[in-house]
Amino acid sequence: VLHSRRYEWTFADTLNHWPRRASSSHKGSHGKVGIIAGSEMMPGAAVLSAGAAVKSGAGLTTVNTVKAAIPIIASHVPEVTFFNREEELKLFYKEKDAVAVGPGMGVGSAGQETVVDLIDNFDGPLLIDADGLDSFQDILSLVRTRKAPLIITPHPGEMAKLIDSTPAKVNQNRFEIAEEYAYKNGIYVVLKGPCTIVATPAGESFVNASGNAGLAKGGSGDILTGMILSFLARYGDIQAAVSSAVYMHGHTADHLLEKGVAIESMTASGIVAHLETTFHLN
Ligand code: NPW
Ligand code: AMP
Ligand code: MG
Repeated sequence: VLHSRRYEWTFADTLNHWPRRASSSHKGSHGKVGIIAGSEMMPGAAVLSAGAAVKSGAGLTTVNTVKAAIPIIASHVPEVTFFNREEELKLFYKEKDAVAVGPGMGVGSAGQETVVDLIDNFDGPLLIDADGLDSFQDILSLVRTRKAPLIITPHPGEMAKLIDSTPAKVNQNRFEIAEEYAYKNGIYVVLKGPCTIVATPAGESFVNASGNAGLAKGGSGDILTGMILSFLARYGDIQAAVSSAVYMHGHTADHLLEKGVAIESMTASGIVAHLETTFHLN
């Protein structure tokens, strides 16, 4: 039986692990990240996740997407470079410090093959979110032979599909479900929702108390993915990277609320823009 150790990950913890940007650094010092996101009908998810990665400090961000989405994404996030989704995937992930897959990617066999290739062959931290988690239960056995860290970021609906349950049941038992899935499979599980839980393969879990219902809106998860990705490339400690990104995601929403942004009017792109204020930590 798993006897998990549970902690809260606080502002002080985030501050203690905050990366310093050395004055002598260059873009290569801050991580090269890759995001497989967006599709013809969901270019916004790529705009949001890539924008969040850029604004969270990543040195170089490349977006792997469909050709039709490239001009749209480029017009919103001019800092990123692109990779045509039709090209050979290996050319995309080689030399990346961290890769995320899923936001607005679309579901189907091509996406599934992409996820399988990354699990098997990408040797850095890999984050799987949203459409990348579609049918993840079918390929779960591949995870066992993977050596590099794997992080998944399901919302309760996605978690329910992974364990053949319902969102309501997941929410009744959040700690146990996240902890057991993480421990059994040797991965990091970020079970989202109010009080997001980060469960580690070692049987620890870290709960987050920042954030508010302004985040209960499309796009919030997509920006979290970009933030975690950026931190994964910049921190040595996976759990600290993930928990700090989760904390800052909610903290930035809280800060906007305090500043007078109405909870109904809060947007994911507004949170990305506001990272420039809340990231003033050193
Ligand atoms: P219900 O029925 O709504 O109550 P999906 P998705 C449930 C992209 N996006 N607690 C939910 O329940 C994403 O990146 C693109 C409990 C339903 O059953 C993905 O690629 C955007 N239940 C894609 O859209 C902006 C919860 O889960 C199911 C829950 C689909 O992602 C939006 C829904 O899950 C979006 O991010 C909770 N907290 N949360 C863009 N601008 O391009 C969810 N559920 O079908 O995976 O839908 O999360 O919207
Ligand atoms: P997704 O469903 O993938 O868009 O992710 C939603 C994001 O917003 C996750 O990071 C959730 O933890 C966060 N979120 C959603 N609703 C709330 C809420 N009521 N309070 C705090 N955080 C929330
Ligand atoms: Mg999502």
